[in-house]
Amino acid sequence: MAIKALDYDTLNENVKKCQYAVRGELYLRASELQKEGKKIIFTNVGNPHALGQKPLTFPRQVVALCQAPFLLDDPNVGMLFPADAIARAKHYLSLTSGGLGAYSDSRGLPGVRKEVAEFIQRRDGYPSDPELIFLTDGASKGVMQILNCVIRGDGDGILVPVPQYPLYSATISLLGGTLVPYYLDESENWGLDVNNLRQSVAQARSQGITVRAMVIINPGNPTGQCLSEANLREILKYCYNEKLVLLGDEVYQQNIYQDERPFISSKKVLMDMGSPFSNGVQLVSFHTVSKGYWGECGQRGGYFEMTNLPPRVVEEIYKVASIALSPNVSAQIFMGLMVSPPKPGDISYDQFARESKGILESLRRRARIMTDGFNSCKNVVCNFTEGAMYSFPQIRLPPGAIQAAKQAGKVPDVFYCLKLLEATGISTVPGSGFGQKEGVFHLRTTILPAEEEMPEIMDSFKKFNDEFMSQYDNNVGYSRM
Ligand code: DCS
Repeated sequence: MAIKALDYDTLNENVKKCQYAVRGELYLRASELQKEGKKIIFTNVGNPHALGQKPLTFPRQVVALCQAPFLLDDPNVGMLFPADAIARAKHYLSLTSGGLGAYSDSRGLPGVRKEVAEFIQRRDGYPSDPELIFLTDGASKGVMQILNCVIRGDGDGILVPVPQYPLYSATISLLGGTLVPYYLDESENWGLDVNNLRQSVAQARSQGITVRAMVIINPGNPTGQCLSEANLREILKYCYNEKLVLLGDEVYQQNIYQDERPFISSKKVLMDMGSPFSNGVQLVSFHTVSKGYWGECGQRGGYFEMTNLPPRVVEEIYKVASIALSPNVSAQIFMGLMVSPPKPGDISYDQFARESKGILESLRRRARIMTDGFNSCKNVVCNFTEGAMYSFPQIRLPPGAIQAAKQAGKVPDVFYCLKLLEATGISTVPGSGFGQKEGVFHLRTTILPAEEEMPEIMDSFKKFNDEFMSQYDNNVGYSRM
């Protein structure tokens, strides 16, 4: 047969190398089982609305009016929409040049970027410049844009936490860079030890890699930890000394389930540190409308803010963003609404506050139910989900299970997750998809199933795990901690 221009053999090798476990083997098998009629609980993706979370009313009202501006001319509009939603819709439409059907500037609407800058300023207590904020189609696109600017070839290394969210590993592969892992310490609640970083960098450098950037995910995915201020300072100092751009993935900043370590942004810590750090460390921070109590994943709205990047670099990033013309305009409006929600005294404030508080409080309870549920299972240990949307229990597998996985040609945690899926319909992601220490096994589940379904899900997990452990346990010990 004639070789086609685009055969598997001639496909870009970086595309073939790239792995993205969140929609990998487990997800594909779950989709198959669903087609066969099995009830599947999709806990593989942090996609709150897919698991029943209702959209917040106010932003949907505003965007509905922006999408259908003729409703604004209808004499009955005031019977269906509150006056503040009508006013906000008019405000956002006035920021566009032709409504939601028109491209915006490739960096996003200037008026929305200004609202983002005001939000950052209120949050951190330091000025933020709208010219250094770009709106994106979800945080993912922003991360890709920035990594694309950093990575020049396989000699460039990016420090990435392990475990990590595979957007990073996949994008680095796709762009032909080198991932330099640094390990988070599970026994220290997934804390980040700077000595560990030093070792990773030294090792990469000894192999001729130029380490150029460092990624932090705060709060962590899949690990759920919130970084302390002291830890962030150490990281920023390290980036300063080693001349690394810090990529601060802060998409879960609203998802905090404890009071000891509230979210604190890398930008604030950096500014608090003063000169030479505050004007020396290069930082790009990312945010999204997909997470928090918004969970508007399908809208694809995000932004990044650049700190200490030279104007010529910002210009080049703008040029490259222009190739895609414009981020989604309706998503930009969601972002504008997220950073400037109804205020006390506004007509829609009470409802907005009730809805958002309800979601966050329920997530906080669900984080607790899941952690406690996992910790009550044989051979399962799980750090508390301090933030984000996931639980990442370690499963201590008996050698019998590791042997059986080998015979089945599967990685042991993939084997366990497949068995779990077949037995219970719970669709998770094996820890190997995020990276983990050699010989240690995990799974990731979201904490997003409906609260009332949680006890049943945890019971069904426990029953499966008990059966699995007794089937494979040959009483000769377990995989290590
Ligand atoms: N950064 C982190 C740490 C994420 O977890 C995600 C999404 C993103 C960025 C990208 O989000 P958006 O592009 O939607 O803004 N998390 C995925 C996950 O682990 N499950 O669901 C999606």
